[in-house]
Amino acid sequence: MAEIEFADGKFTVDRPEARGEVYLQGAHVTRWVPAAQRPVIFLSPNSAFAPGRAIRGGIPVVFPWFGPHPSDPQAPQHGYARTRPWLFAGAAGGALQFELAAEPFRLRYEVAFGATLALTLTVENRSSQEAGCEAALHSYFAVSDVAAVAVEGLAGCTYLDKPDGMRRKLQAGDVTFAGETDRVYLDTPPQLAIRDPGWRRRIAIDKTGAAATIVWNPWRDKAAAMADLGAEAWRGMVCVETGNVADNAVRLAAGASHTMTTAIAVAAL
Ligand code: TA6
Repeated sequence: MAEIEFADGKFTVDRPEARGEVYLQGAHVTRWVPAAQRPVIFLSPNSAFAPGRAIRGGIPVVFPWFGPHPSDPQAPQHGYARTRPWLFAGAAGGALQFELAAEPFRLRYEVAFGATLALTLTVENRSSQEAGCEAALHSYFAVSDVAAVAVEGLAGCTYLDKPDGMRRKLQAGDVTFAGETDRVYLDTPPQLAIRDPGWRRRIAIDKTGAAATIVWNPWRDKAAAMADLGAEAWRGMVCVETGNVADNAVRLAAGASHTMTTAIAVAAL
Protein backbone atom coordinates (compact mmCIF):
# COMPACT_ATOMS: atom_id res chain seq x y z
CA MET A 1 0.00 0.00 0.00
CA ALA A 2 1.18 3.56 -0.72
CA GLU A 3 1.79 5.71 2.37
CA ILE A 4 -1.15 7.97 1.48
CA GLU A 5 -4.30 6.87 -0.34
CA PHE A 6 -7.55 8.63 -1.12
CA ALA A 7 -10.90 6.84 -1.37
CA ASP A 8 -14.50 7.46 -0.26
CA GLY A 9 -13.86 11.11 0.58
CA LYS A 10 -10.95 10.51 2.93
CA PHE A 11 -7.18 10.21 2.98
CA THR A 12 -5.69 7.21 4.71
CA VAL A 13 -2.10 7.44 5.90
CA ASP A 14 -0.18 4.30 6.78
CA ARG A 15 3.41 4.83 7.97
CA PRO A 16 5.68 2.92 10.35
CA GLU A 17 5.30 5.74 12.92
CA ALA A 18 1.52 6.05 12.79
CA ARG A 19 -1.70 5.47 10.91
CA GLY A 20 -4.21 8.25 10.30
CA GLU A 21 -7.29 9.36 8.44
CA VAL A 22 -8.57 12.75 7.36
CA TYR A 23 -11.77 13.58 5.46
CA LEU A 24 -11.79 16.20 2.74
CA GLN A 25 -15.08 17.49 4.18
CA GLY A 26 -13.98 19.73 7.01
CA ALA A 27 -10.32 18.61 6.65
CA HIS A 28 -11.54 16.52 9.54
CA VAL A 29 -9.02 14.19 11.20
CA THR A 30 -10.83 11.05 12.39
CA ARG A 31 -7.95 8.76 13.28
CA TRP A 32 -4.40 8.87 14.61
CA VAL A 33 -2.86 5.70 15.94
CA PRO A 34 0.85 5.95 16.78
CA ALA A 35 2.79 2.66 16.46
CA ALA A 36 2.04 0.22 19.30
CA GLN A 37 -0.66 2.48 20.79
CA ARG A 38 -4.43 2.38 21.02
CA PRO A 39 -6.23 5.03 18.95
CA VAL A 40 -5.70 8.47 20.50
CA ILE A 41 -8.57 10.22 18.75
CA PHE A 42 -12.17 9.33 19.65
CA LEU A 43 -14.64 8.80 16.83
CA SER A 44 -18.28 8.15 17.71
CA PRO A 45 -19.57 4.76 16.51
CA ASN A 46 -22.86 6.57 15.78
CA SER A 47 -21.44 9.44 13.74
CA ALA A 48 -23.12 10.46 10.51
CA PHE A 49 -20.81 10.68 7.51
CA ALA A 50 -22.87 12.77 5.11
CA PRO A 51 -22.34 15.89 3.02
CA GLY A 52 -22.97 18.98 5.13
CA ARG A 53 -23.24 17.04 8.42
CA ALA A 54 -20.53 17.42 11.06
CA ILE A 55 -18.70 14.21 11.95
CA ARG A 56 -19.07 13.37 15.67
CA GLY A 57 -15.59 12.91 17.07
CA GLY A 58 -12.18 13.35 15.49
CA ILE A 59 -10.91 16.91 15.19
CA PRO A 60 -13.54 19.28 13.77
CA VAL A 61 -12.08 22.62 12.65
CA VAL A 62 -14.28 25.26 14.29
CA PHE A 63 -14.24 28.53 12.30
CA PRO A 64 -15.04 31.47 12.05
CA TRP A 65 -17.17 31.41 15.20
CA PHE A 66 -17.26 29.10 18.21
CA GLY A 67 -20.63 27.85 19.50
CA PRO A 68 -23.77 29.59 18.30
CA HIS A 69 -23.34 32.51 15.87
CA PRO A 70 -23.32 35.77 17.87
CA SER A 71 -26.32 37.27 16.02
CA ASP A 72 -27.81 34.79 13.52
CA PRO A 73 -29.69 31.89 15.15
CA GLN A 74 -30.01 30.15 11.76
CA ALA A 75 -26.24 30.00 11.23
CA PRO A 76 -24.62 26.64 11.99
CA GLN A 77 -23.09 26.06 15.42
CA HIS A 78 -19.26 26.27 15.35
CA GLY A 79 -19.14 27.90 11.89
CA TYR A 80 -19.02 26.29 8.48
CA ALA A 81 -15.41 25.16 8.08
CA ARG A 82 -16.14 21.70 9.52
CA THR A 83 -18.89 20.90 7.02
CA ARG A 84 -17.43 22.29 3.79
CA PRO A 85 -15.21 20.36 1.42
CA TRP A 86 -11.67 21.72 1.61
CA LEU A 87 -9.16 21.84 -1.22
CA PHE A 88 -6.36 19.30 -1.04
CA ALA A 89 -3.17 21.31 -1.54
CA GLY A 90 -0.49 18.60 -1.39
CA ALA A 91 1.33 16.04 0.72
CA ALA A 92 4.90 15.39 1.81
CA GLY A 93 5.99 12.60 4.13
CA GLY A 94 3.05 12.03 6.46
CA ALA A 95 1.87 15.65 6.19
CA LEU A 96 -1.19 16.70 4.21
CA GLN A 97 -2.09 20.29 3.36
CA PHE A 98 -5.59 21.66 2.90
CA GLU A 99 -7.04 25.08 2.08
CA LEU A 100 -10.45 26.68 2.45
CA ALA A 101 -11.66 30.00 1.08
CA ALA A 102 -13.84 31.45 3.84
CA GLU A 103 -14.25 35.09 2.78
CA PRO A 104 -12.82 37.41 3.94
CA PHE A 105 -10.43 34.77 5.24
CA ARG A 106 -8.39 31.98 3.75
CA LEU A 107 -7.50 28.98 5.89
CA ARG A 108 -4.46 26.80 5.41
CA TYR A 109 -4.23 23.64 7.47
CA GLU A 110 -1.46 21.07 7.72
CA VAL A 111 -2.02 17.70 9.35
CA ALA A 112 1.21 15.73 9.93
CA PHE A 113 0.81 12.12 11.02
CA GLY A 114 3.89 10.80 12.81
CA ALA A 115 4.87 9.72 16.32
CA THR A 116 3.46 13.20 17.06
CA LEU A 117 0.25 14.45 15.48
CA ALA A 118 1.18 17.99 14.42
CA LEU A 119 -1.61 20.37 13.38
CA THR A 120 -0.99 23.85 11.98
CA LEU A 121 -3.88 26.19 11.15
CA THR A 122 -3.21 29.55 9.51
CA VAL A 123 -5.91 32.17 9.05
CA GLU A 124 -5.25 34.98 6.59
CA ASN A 125 -7.43 38.08 6.36
CA ARG A 126 -7.65 38.72 2.62
CA SER A 127 -9.81 41.83 2.89
CA SER A 128 -8.76 45.47 3.07
CA GLN A 129 -10.29 45.87 6.56
CA GLU A 130 -9.58 44.51 9.98
CA ALA A 131 -11.61 41.36 10.71
CA GLY A 132 -12.21 39.23 13.79
CA CYS A 133 -12.71 35.49 14.08
CA GLU A 134 -12.76 32.58 16.49
CA ALA A 135 -11.10 29.24 15.74
CA ALA A 136 -10.68 25.93 17.54
CA LEU A 137 -9.34 22.46 16.86
CA HIS A 138 -12.20 20.70 18.63
CA SER A 139 -10.17 17.58 19.46
CA TYR A 140 -11.97 14.52 20.83
CA PHE A 141 -9.59 12.23 22.74
CA ALA A 142 -10.19 8.54 23.39
CA VAL A 143 -9.92 7.73 27.10
CA SER A 144 -10.42 4.63 29.25
CA ASP A 145 -13.14 6.30 31.36
CA VAL A 146 -13.77 10.04 31.52
CA ALA A 147 -14.58 9.73 35.23
CA ALA A 148 -11.02 8.51 35.90
CA VAL A 149 -8.93 10.94 33.81
CA ALA A 150 -7.53 14.36 34.69
CA VAL A 151 -6.56 17.32 32.52
CA GLU A 152 -3.30 18.80 33.76
CA GLY A 153 -2.03 22.34 33.27
CA LEU A 154 -5.14 24.46 33.81
CA ALA A 155 -4.86 25.13 37.56
CA GLY A 156 -5.18 28.86 38.25
CA CYS A 157 -6.84 29.63 34.89
CA THR A 158 -10.13 31.51 34.60
CA TYR A 159 -12.90 29.68 32.76
CA LEU A 160 -16.38 30.42 31.44
CA ASP A 161 -18.72 27.75 32.76
CA LYS A 162 -21.34 27.09 30.07
CA PRO A 163 -23.72 24.90 32.14
CA ASP A 164 -23.69 27.70 34.75
CA GLY A 165 -24.66 30.56 32.43
CA MET A 166 -21.06 31.31 31.36
CA ARG A 167 -20.10 32.46 34.87
CA ARG A 168 -16.39 33.17 35.30
CA LYS A 169 -14.67 30.81 37.70
CA LEU A 170 -11.14 29.94 38.75
CA GLN A 171 -9.78 26.43 38.23
CA ALA A 172 -8.34 24.82 41.34
CA GLY A 173 -6.02 21.87 40.62
CA ASP A 174 -6.42 19.46 37.69
CA VAL A 175 -9.73 19.21 35.84
CA THR A 176 -11.60 16.03 36.72
CA PHE A 177 -15.04 14.89 35.58
CA ALA A 178 -18.12 13.97 37.62
CA GLY A 179 -20.91 15.45 35.49
CA GLU A 180 -21.51 17.61 32.42
CA THR A 181 -18.40 19.73 31.85
CA ASP A 182 -18.37 22.47 29.21
CA ARG A 183 -15.80 25.18 29.84
CA VAL A 184 -13.81 27.78 27.96
CA TYR A 185 -10.49 28.32 29.73
CA LEU A 186 -8.83 31.64 28.93
CA ASP A 187 -5.13 32.52 28.62
CA THR A 188 -4.00 28.94 29.11
CA PRO A 189 -0.36 27.77 29.18
CA PRO A 190 1.33 26.16 26.16
CA GLN A 191 1.58 22.66 27.66
CA LEU A 192 -1.40 20.60 28.81
CA ALA A 193 -1.93 16.88 29.23
CA ILE A 194 -4.61 14.25 29.77
CA ARG A 195 -3.59 11.73 32.41
CA ASP A 196 -5.32 8.40 31.86
CA PRO A 197 -4.46 5.87 34.58
CA GLY A 198 -6.83 3.24 33.10
CA TRP A 199 -4.80 3.03 29.90
CA ARG A 200 -1.56 3.99 31.69
CA ARG A 201 -0.80 6.83 29.37
CA ARG A 202 -0.48 10.59 29.27
CA ILE A 203 -1.54 12.49 26.17
CA ALA A 204 0.56 15.65 25.92
CA ILE A 205 -0.98 18.62 24.11
CA ASP A 206 1.53 21.35 23.23
CA LYS A 207 0.22 24.49 21.57
CA THR A 208 1.38 27.81 20.16
CA GLY A 209 -0.61 30.82 18.98
CA ALA A 210 -3.72 29.59 20.81
CA ALA A 211 -4.67 31.22 24.08
CA ALA A 212 -7.88 29.33 24.89
CA THR A 213 -8.59 25.72 25.81
CA ILE A 214 -12.09 24.25 25.77
CA VAL A 215 -12.84 21.20 27.90
CA TRP A 216 -16.04 19.25 27.24
CA ASN A 217 -17.84 16.07 28.12
CA PRO A 218 -21.66 16.05 27.81
CA TRP A 219 -22.15 13.30 30.43
CA ARG A 220 -24.98 10.77 30.46
CA ASP A 221 -28.20 12.70 29.80
CA LYS A 222 -26.96 15.12 27.16
CA ALA A 223 -25.07 12.33 25.39
CA ALA A 224 -28.18 10.15 25.30
CA ALA A 225 -30.05 13.00 23.61
CA MET A 226 -27.38 13.26 20.87
CA ALA A 227 -28.25 10.67 18.21
CA ASP A 228 -24.71 10.71 16.78
CA LEU A 229 -23.11 10.06 20.19
CA GLY A 230 -25.54 7.95 22.19
CA ALA A 231 -26.00 6.51 25.65
CA GLU A 232 -22.75 4.51 25.82
CA ALA A 233 -19.85 6.13 23.97
CA TRP A 234 -19.56 9.39 25.97
CA ARG A 235 -17.59 7.69 28.76
CA GLY A 236 -14.78 6.98 26.33
CA MET A 237 -14.18 10.56 25.22
CA VAL A 238 -13.05 13.93 26.43
CA CYS A 239 -12.61 17.06 24.34
CA VAL A 240 -9.58 19.21 25.10
CA GLU A 241 -9.65 21.82 22.37
CA THR A 242 -6.98 24.29 21.31
CA GLY A 243 -8.28 27.63 20.13
CA ASN A 244 -8.75 31.36 20.15
CA VAL A 245 -12.33 31.98 21.28
CA ALA A 246 -14.37 34.31 23.52
CA ASP A 247 -12.00 36.85 25.18
CA ASN A 248 -9.16 35.22 23.24
CA ALA A 249 -10.74 35.69 19.78
CA VAL A 250 -8.29 36.98 17.17
CA ARG A 251 -8.45 40.31 15.34
CA LEU A 252 -6.50 40.44 12.11
CA ALA A 253 -5.41 43.62 10.34
CA ALA A 254 -6.01 43.79 6.58
CA GLY A 255 -3.73 41.24 4.91
CA ALA A 256 -2.47 39.83 8.23
CA SER A 257 -2.22 36.14 9.15
CA HIS A 258 -2.34 34.22 12.39
CA THR A 259 -1.06 30.69 12.96
CA MET A 260 -1.88 28.29 15.74
CA THR A 261 -0.32 24.89 16.22
CA THR A 262 -1.04 21.83 18.30
CA ALA A 263 1.30 18.89 18.76
CA ILE A 264 -0.16 15.77 20.36
CA ALA A 265 2.03 12.98 21.66
CA VAL A 266 1.54 9.96 23.92
CA ALA A 267 3.80 8.65 26.68
CA ALA A 268 3.44 5.80 29.17
CA LEU A 269 2.38 6.73 32.69
O1 TA6 B 1 -16.70 22.65 22.67
C1 TA6 B 1 -17.77 22.36 23.48
C2 TA6 B 1 -19.06 22.58 22.71
O2 TA6 B 1 -19.17 23.90 22.26
C3 TA6 B 1 -20.23 22.18 23.59
O3 TA6 B 1 -20.99 23.28 24.08
C4 TA6 B 1 -20.99 21.26 22.72
O4 TA6 B 1 -22.27 21.04 22.80
C5 TA6 B 1 -20.03 20.78 21.74
O5 TA6 B 1 -19.08 21.74 21.55
C6 TA6 B 1 -20.43 20.00 20.53
O6 TA6 B 1 -21.02 20.85 19.60
P1 TA6 B 1 -21.66 20.26 18.28
O7 TA6 B 1 -22.11 21.45 17.49
O8 TA6 B 1 -20.59 19.48 17.57
O9 TA6 B 1 -22.80 19.39 18.72
